[in-house]
Amino acid sequence: MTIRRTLLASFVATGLGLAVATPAQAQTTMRISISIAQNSHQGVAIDTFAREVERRTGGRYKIQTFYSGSLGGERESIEAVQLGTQELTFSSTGPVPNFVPEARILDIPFLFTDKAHARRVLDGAPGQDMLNKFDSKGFKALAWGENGVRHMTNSKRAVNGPDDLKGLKMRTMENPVHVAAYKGFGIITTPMAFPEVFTALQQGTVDGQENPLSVIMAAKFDQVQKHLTLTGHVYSPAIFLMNKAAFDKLPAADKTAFIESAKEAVKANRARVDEDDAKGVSELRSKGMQVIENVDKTRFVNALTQVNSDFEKQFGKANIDAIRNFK
Ligand code: EAX
Repeated sequence: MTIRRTLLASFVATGLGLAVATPAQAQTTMRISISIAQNSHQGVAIDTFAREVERRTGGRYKIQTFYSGSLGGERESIEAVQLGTQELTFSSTGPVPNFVPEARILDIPFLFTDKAHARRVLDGAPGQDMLNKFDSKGFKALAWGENGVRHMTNSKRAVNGPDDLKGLKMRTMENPVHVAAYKGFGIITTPMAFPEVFTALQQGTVDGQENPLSVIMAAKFDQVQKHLTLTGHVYSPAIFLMNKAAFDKLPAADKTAFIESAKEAVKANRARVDEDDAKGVSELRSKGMQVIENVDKTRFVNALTQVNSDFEKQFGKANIDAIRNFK
């Protein structure tokens, strides 16, 4: 009797197991978000990722894409991924230091010579080591992507040198490294989530903001900002983040598919940043912005001498130099 019951129970369990296993052919739906518009370097990133995951897994995973902060700003999205209420997000490193403090070092102004240098570091050992630091915080960091090289805009005055930044009230990302550096320029810093920035600029709550050309165009900041200076003061990485438990649950082959899809997406993402950088100035000029293209970079760098020596103490000069000199 007991044996029969056990058999029956295991038969039923197996039957149920099969019933569950068969529709496992069906789709698992996951969500990924960005805080800016679909027509952007970030939109290209998550659209490519979604397409690649579906293709590489024979459609067993459906990645739903959300744009323009419709699931929240970047900090909220990263939080949701950490909690597992959302599986994936693609974000700038703006709010990342609040979750993974080690990543702060990548947000230091004038750290990278150019995009090529930044890409080498992120694709090389320093970047790959940094991806692993996300594990213990509840994330699987699939790959570094790119937000771009950031430039200053405002509605008050042409910025020719660092002195012109003094006293400007500017929205910054919710990033402690940026805030410290911009204070070094004499900027009055107002950290704010990205979805609120357009209105804040429009209503004059802040005078300006700083972002890559890709973001300035995607967000149509030309409608609310008159002056743009190509300060190139900081490189802004982006990152594909996935909830760690959701990633760990994937069969090995699917894990590879997700990582390879992210890498493919980064190629498209970077190519779009290059396109945007190539056409950005003329496009923004044609929309009425006054653009200062050539500034004396060393003056901006020198304005941050004190801030930089603070960063060297905080992060270790050797660690910063390792990135600066990475070939
Ligand atoms: O990720 O918050 C920012 O300024 C970011 O650069 C923007 O949301 C794109």
